[in-house]
Amino acid sequence: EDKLQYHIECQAGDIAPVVIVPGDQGRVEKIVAGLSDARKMAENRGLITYTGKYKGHPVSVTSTGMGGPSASIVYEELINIGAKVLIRIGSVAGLQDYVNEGDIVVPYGCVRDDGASNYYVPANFPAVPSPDVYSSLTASARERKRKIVTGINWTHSCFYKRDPEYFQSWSRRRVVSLEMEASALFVISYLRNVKAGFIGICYANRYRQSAGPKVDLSVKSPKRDVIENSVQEAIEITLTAIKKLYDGDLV
Ligand code: R1X
Repeated sequence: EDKLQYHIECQAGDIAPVVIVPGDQGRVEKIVAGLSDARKMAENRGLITYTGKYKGHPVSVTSTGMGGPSASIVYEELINIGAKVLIRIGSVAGLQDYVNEGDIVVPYGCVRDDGASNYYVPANFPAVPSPDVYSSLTASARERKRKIVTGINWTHSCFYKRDPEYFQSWSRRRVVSLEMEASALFVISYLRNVKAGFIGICYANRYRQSAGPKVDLSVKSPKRDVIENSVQEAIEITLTAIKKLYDGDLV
């Protein structure tokens, strides 16, 4: 299937084999700033695609929007037109006391509450990244001496659920973070035989926010600078990881 895709409005030839897939449209240009010869290929319904190069290797960036249902559309359409490696750079909230604003999280598995992957596979099917992408991300973080958090991430679907137990139950099971798109990415990529990985930047600590009886989810962290620095570092780690994948013939 190489025809013009319904939502992303790209076709075969428009994208690189490696595509970075942030949820946030505002993050697209920050990633594109790290590429050379970048060209905007399409924009439709907040799904923005650029293609360029990193150290000579072709790389694209496409925003997915929030949540498994929107993101799954983008993952499928990118794979339809030739994506072989998808890497999500996204925001997460910490679920352990030690996962704080600005921390970088690279999960090796997800709890599957993304709202889309259950239409593909039964509940006992796992959501895991490709070992090649996971190792490239962790190796490039290690090279920069950047400490990362790793473990199981919870991909959920209801941002404004305020029940403290909603968060605490997964904290007790040692889940490190939560967000809304990664498990759909892992399941769809596995089923379609492409590689996937996820690098997250922590913007809040839901473990502490949900420790009392009232959960306020609308508090923005005052540590914007720390978070922004980590976003930049996560982008650099991802681009280095992509070079490693190309150099190792793993794309
Ligand atoms: O994955 C989560 C979602 O896309 C992270 O940030 C958004 C919710 O605020």
